[in-house]
Amino acid sequence: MKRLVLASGNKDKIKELRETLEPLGIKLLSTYDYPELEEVVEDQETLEGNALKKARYTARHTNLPSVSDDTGLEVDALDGAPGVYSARYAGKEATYRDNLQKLLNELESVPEENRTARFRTVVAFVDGDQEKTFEGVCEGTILTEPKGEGGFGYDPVFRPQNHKQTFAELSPEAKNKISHRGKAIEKFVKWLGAKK
Ligand code: ITT
Repeated sequence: MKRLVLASGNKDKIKELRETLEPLGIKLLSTYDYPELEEVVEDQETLEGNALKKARYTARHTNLPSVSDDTGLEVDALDGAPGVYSARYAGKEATYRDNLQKLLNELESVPEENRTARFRTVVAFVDGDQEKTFEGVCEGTILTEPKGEGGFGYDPVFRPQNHKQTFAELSPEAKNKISHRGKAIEKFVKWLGAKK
């Protein structure tokens, strides 16, 4: 069985990708299998830069092919912010709740028709000298107040296009089918399947 390391300690991401890769005969390891790995600082100016930085570091230290992802929320009325800074929009130690509240405050005077936004994910794969990235985008709208208990991050205020519910109101399976991350991973897995 081939092995691949996911450069993340996020248990939801690990579980989701493991279920997708197992049928392809690929064993997915994660940073939990390599406790000596240090946390990679996401200080690049693009999602691609951060995703590649994490996958390169992990590939170099494990000598195995590695994969990582970085995600940002781009709000049109805020000229694309918070974008690559989505995790620390309200400050370095900000919680999901702090970030979401800051977003709602910034958009307070913006009418519904101008609250368009999109989630963008870049998945990066690094194997020795080989590097490849895959992008997934999900268009939607930012609501004026949070709705739903599921998901994480900005999910309670993001309503994907052609849906009545927010990401936080959809089941994880329903979200994965249409989400930015789901689409990027789908492209990656297709490419990986064809490469074998
Ligand atoms: P890693 O350990 O894999 O680096 P992370 O917490 O840094 O995980 P991301 O880089 O994927 O997560 O995402 C950056 C921020 O964007 C994250 O803190 C959330 O606030 C938000 N975010 C990412 N994916 C999201 C999603 O599917 N729904 C809502 N918010 C999301």
